[in-house]
Order: sequence, then C-alpha cells, then structure tokens
Amino acid sequence: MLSENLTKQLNTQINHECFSVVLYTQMSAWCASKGYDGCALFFRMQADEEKQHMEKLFVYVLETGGLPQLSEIAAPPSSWDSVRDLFQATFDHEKSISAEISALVEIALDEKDFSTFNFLQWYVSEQHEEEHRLKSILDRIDMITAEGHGLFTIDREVSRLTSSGNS
Ligand code: OFO
Repeated sequence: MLSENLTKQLNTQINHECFSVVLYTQMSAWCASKGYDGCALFFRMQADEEKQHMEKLFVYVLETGGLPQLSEIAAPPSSWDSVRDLFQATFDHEKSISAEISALVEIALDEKDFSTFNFLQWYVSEQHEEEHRLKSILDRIDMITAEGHGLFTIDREVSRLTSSGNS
C-alpha cells in the first residue's frame, strides 16, 4: 500500500511523463516541418516510449491502492535554434527526469517501501539508457560539426540509430 506522500510524488511523476510525451511530440513536429524526417521519427518514437513510462506508473499506482491523478500539462516550446540545440534540450530534459527518479528512489528507501523501490529500478535503467543514447547523438553531431553542410548526415545518422535501436 502506497503512503500518501509516495502516491503524491508518483502522481507528480505521471504528469512529468505526460509532459515528456507532449514535448517530444512537439519536437517531432518541428523536425518534420523542417524536413528532418529521421529526427522526426526519432521523437515520435520517444513520445511513444514516454507514454509507456506514464502508463507503467499509472498502473502501479492503481495496483497499490492509490488513485492516479492527472493534472494540467504546460505547453512545450515549439521551436529550437538548431538540431544540436534540440538534442541538447532533450538531453537536459532527460537528466532532469533522472534526478526526479533518483529523488523518488530516495523517498521509497526512506519509507522502507521496497516494492516501490524495486518498481523504480526499471526507470533507473531506462534513464541510464536514454542519457547514453542522447549523449551519443550529441557526440556524433559534434563530430559532423558544421550545420548546413552536415545536417543531411546528422539526419541520416539519427534515422539509422532509431531503426537499429542502438546508440
Ligand atoms: Fe525519458 O523519461 Fe520517462 O521516465
């Protein structure tokens, strides 16, 4: 049975995952509007993954006697200065999600709620993977450097990584 505090914190995380869905969907729209189809696909897939993250939390709260509670989602930004800027914003966003997950793990441990602690380990691994994937993309963008000349290559590279599921 979840404590009132953990129920509240997990509900906050459900809403943060919802924001990630909206953010990545908007990022996908920006990419598509610029003709960066590989990046657009990447962000559509990211948005789908975030929906799964949200649903996993939603079901866990329900199964442990809590009431999932959705709240207002802020509007995401709708444009970025460059593809690099877009991926940097994504990396920063994922790092902030990792910090939120760590804070939840800490609360679960403090409360000796080992079921929730165990449940959250999936998110700990997932965040590790996501940060690694985004850092790899940023590294490749930096290697390719000169945007304008390199954009086609960047887009193709992101598309390749998206379809292989590798970093
Ligand atoms: Fe990509 O973050 Fe969800 O958990």
